[in-house]
Amino acid sequence: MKNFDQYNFKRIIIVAYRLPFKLVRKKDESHAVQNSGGLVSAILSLSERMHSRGGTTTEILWAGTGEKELRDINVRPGFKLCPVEIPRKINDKFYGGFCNDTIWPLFHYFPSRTVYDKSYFDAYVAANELFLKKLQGLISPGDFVWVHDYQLFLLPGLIRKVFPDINIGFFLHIPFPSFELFRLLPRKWREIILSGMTGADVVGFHTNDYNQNFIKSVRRTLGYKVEQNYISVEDRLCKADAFPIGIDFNKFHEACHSQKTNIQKDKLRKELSDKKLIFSIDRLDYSKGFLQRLKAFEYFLDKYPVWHHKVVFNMVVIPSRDNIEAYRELKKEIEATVGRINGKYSTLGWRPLIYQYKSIPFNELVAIYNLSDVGLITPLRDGMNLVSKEYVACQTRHYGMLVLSELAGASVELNESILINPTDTDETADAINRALSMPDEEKKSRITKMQNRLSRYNVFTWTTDFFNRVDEVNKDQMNMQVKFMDSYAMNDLRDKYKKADKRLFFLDYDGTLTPIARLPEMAVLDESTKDRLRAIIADKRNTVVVISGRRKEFLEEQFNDIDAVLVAEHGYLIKRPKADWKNYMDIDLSWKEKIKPVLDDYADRCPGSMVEEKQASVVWHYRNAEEEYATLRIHELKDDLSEILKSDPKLRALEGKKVLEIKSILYDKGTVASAMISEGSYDFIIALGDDNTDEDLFKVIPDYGCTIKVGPRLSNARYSVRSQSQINEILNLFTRPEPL
Ligand code: GDG
Repeated sequence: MKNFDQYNFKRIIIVAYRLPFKLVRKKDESHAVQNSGGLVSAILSLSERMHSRGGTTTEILWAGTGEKELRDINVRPGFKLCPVEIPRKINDKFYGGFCNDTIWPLFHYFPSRTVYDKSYFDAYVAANELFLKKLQGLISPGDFVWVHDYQLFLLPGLIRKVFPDINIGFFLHIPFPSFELFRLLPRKWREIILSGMTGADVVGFHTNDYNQNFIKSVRRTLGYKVEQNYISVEDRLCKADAFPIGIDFNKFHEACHSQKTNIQKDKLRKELSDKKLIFSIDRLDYSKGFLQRLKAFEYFLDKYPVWHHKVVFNMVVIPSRDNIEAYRELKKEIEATVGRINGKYSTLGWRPLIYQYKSIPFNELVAIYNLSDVGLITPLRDGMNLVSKEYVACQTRHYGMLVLSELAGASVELNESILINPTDTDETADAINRALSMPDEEKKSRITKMQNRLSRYNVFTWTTDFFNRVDEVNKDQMNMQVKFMDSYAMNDLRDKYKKADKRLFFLDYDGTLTPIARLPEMAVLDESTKDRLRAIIADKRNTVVVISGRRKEFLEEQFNDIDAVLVAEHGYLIKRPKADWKNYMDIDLSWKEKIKPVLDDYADRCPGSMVEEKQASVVWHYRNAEEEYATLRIHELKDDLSEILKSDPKLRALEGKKVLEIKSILYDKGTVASAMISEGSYDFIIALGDDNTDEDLFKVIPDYGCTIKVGPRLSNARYSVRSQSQINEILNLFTRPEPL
């Protein structure tokens, strides 16, 4: 793994909704004060380390909304702020509207709170375009642009259009919901959002579940092919992956015994006397599960009276959006519930709940983390939740225990905590009791395991991991880059052909030897192509294999007067000149009975599409169906089939041009071609093809061979030609081998 200072990025440009500093004016002077939040500390720490160690990346720029004057304030060496201005009218509908009332509730699984308003979406597009406008004046070749969070879904795609070669990353800090929720958004919005996100080279999420949800949404909405988290976006690759954000572990761990923290701890100890402390801190938001948490605490007091007078729950709520009615209501409800519980259980000497509605300074926060016996972190949904990680990092000498919601992203890594479902009052109450009663040895052992993980995968590893992935995608992208056949490559190919004694040709049929036709039976070989093939075959040193997904009867009819080897049904059937058809292998085909009714069902629902049953496969053709309707259906069908295919690992859904074919994985164009290659000592091999099924073929051609794909798509082929008609120019090289 590379260190962050070994990258080839000239500068790192962070783009997030907010700048990491705000301007505080005192009398005539103004100065910048750092905002709190995970990303802010991650990037500032990165900048500190970059500056102290030196390295190839010289500068970090951060673009986001904030006061204009911040541009001129030098907050740190090598760190620059670039304020983006969004007029109030747009911002209200963009941030207050689409971000907070559409995306936030929907992505946190609150569909009933989600507002669908076209003017919000229009403002969202406008705001993303304003960010682009700002960046156009900033980005230069060699920069790495890292876009953050749900406010800027469209930005990677917008940047990609203007700067096709720039490295772009995107990271989502909140959950990505299941497709069933995501599809509640109007289809146009979904398409625009996902096209924006896939404009990045790497798209990151906190957990693998969010990542899989995203991939499914991309498949179903945009229909892009995805293999091993690689999304093929026209002529580019986009990698989606999980990068659980970490914390600056040492900063929190070491702060537990700083002088400032010790002062706070002494104060707290006095206030607590011998009582145990339960603690929570969250921003005021309905996703945090305050009311469920309070209900569980009340039930805990009911169920476990032995804890009366011995425990105090300090619930800190950070002020947020309380100018909005729904948030004001939530705050009122929290306060009423706190009052009711305190009213029910308090005595002269004991109040079970201490509620605070305010932010607290860092050292006070660390002191409370450090001294509390239970960290009670129970959101109904949370992308990650850094507080739970910070709580674990701050357990030293005196060990507390974390009770954590399984619906927070952090639960994936913190599985030695006590995991609960926040809607389960009984389970949460029992968990509080269990955490309070847990023997020290057990707490220590659980905490140590979590601390080891958090200190290893910290916020620096997180950024490094992300940058490494961008590097990897760059390399893969280079390998798959589209290289068009030029006159140099043509001459080289002909030279190799002339020098060779034993030559093997693999030629795909539809889309390669003939153009794609509206009806399959209309795709017949023209006479000039037939003549070219005959001329090549006439040379005894040449073997021509026509390798196709077609049925054997069709190929036999087309090639009845040409002595080519014919391979039908992607390799299942083979016919050598003047011999009979043979099965490449015997396979059990009983699965066809299971798959065919599914495809029939889709053919019934999608007018113009049809099902073809071949000897060893079943195919859904949708070339003649209405384009938009068929595109929707094909994503759905692939999804339905993926469930069936999971139960039969020997089956595969192969996507061709406007066809989806279900066949066995035991053979494909590649396995058959590689068997043929090993039959003779060929010194010239060429493979020509045009669609996905030919990728299997391209992969098995040895390095000394040549592979050419029709169409400018990412491919395993070494070269591409722009259209099918150019295939004739290639074949001419072998029929008239004089210099170009
Ligand atoms: C998004 C996602 C994801 C909070 N109050 C005080 C204070 N804080 C600090 C905490 C912690 C951070 O703010 C809050 O952590 P979150 O995890 O909730 O982060 P957000 O940025 O709000 O939320 C979330 C996160 O992004 C990172 O990807 O985990 O799921 O919603 O660091 O310590 N710090 C101090 N006083 C406070 O009163 N000193």
